[in-house]
Amino acid sequence: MIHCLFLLTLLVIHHPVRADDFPSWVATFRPEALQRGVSAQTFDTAFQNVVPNDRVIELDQKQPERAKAGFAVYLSKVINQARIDNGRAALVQNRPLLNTVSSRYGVPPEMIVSLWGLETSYGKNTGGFDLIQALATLAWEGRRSEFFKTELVTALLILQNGHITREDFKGSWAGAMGQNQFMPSSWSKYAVDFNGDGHKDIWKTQSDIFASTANYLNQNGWNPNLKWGWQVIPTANLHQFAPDQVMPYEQWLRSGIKFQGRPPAIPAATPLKLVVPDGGEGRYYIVTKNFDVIKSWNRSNYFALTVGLLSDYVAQGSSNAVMRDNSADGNYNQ
Ligand SMILES: [Ca+2]
Repeated sequence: MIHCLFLLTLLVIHHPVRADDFPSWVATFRPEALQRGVSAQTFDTAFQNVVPNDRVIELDQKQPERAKAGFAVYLSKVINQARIDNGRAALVQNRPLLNTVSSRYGVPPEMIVSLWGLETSYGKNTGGFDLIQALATLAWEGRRSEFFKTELVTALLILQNGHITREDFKGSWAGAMGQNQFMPSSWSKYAVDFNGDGHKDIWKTQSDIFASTANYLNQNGWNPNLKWGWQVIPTANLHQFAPDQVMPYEQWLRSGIKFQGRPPAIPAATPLKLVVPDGGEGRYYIVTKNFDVIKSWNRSNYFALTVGLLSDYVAQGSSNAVMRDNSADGNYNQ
């Protein structure tokens, strides 16, 4: 009996919300959504047959563990030879469109392709979760409820304005949508109807997908005259600098910094930051302000470095730093 009570307590602790609370939560949420511009018809159609998704809750409660293994291991898992080869093929196949988008937004084609490759394996893996169900589950579950309620309202408005059909409205368990995995709020701010058909379609329209990614980076301050950064050789004098140290390029050169290749041809006064992903063990990078633009997409240093490196591999046709026997096949955020 005591044992049973103990188990019961555990169950209560681990499942603070029960599935039968969901309909009453939807009833409470409905007037809030309507007040924020969602029509009754949109709401009721969108919520037909929607029940909480246990898998979404399970994934939300899982703690990320990727930081433990170190950057080199992380990188080898996220970028494999297939991802590089597919990126190069994507760059070639979409060259005219990428050039048009690139000249319009001042973001290089390989950067657009790199984000595409890391987010969804070049559009192949966009996430099969019903978006309304995923967002409603997260908003109902309670942890970060306000955040997901706002995303859910925006998602309902996307539906209401006909950018996507209810049936095709799918994404990741966490509500990231389409081939560049925008949250609904990012879609609102940055999605572009590049082909002019009236829909900002980041699910299936290639020009909208590329332009939306480029617009995101452009709006967050991408400098078209700079790369994202460079790997540098960990010489002894580099150890005197703290991670995230910022100095003008000329000062880094005076400090004896050694680039892996030829030193970049950029203005001497360009501010550059030292990034040390594993706190002094392993690799060192010198990055420009564009690195922080990539971090506006995702705050992780690991992510931003990986985006930069994949863009280099895709553009240069050189992938010596990557092992050929990796078996990475997942997206960055899965
Ligand atoms: Ca369009």
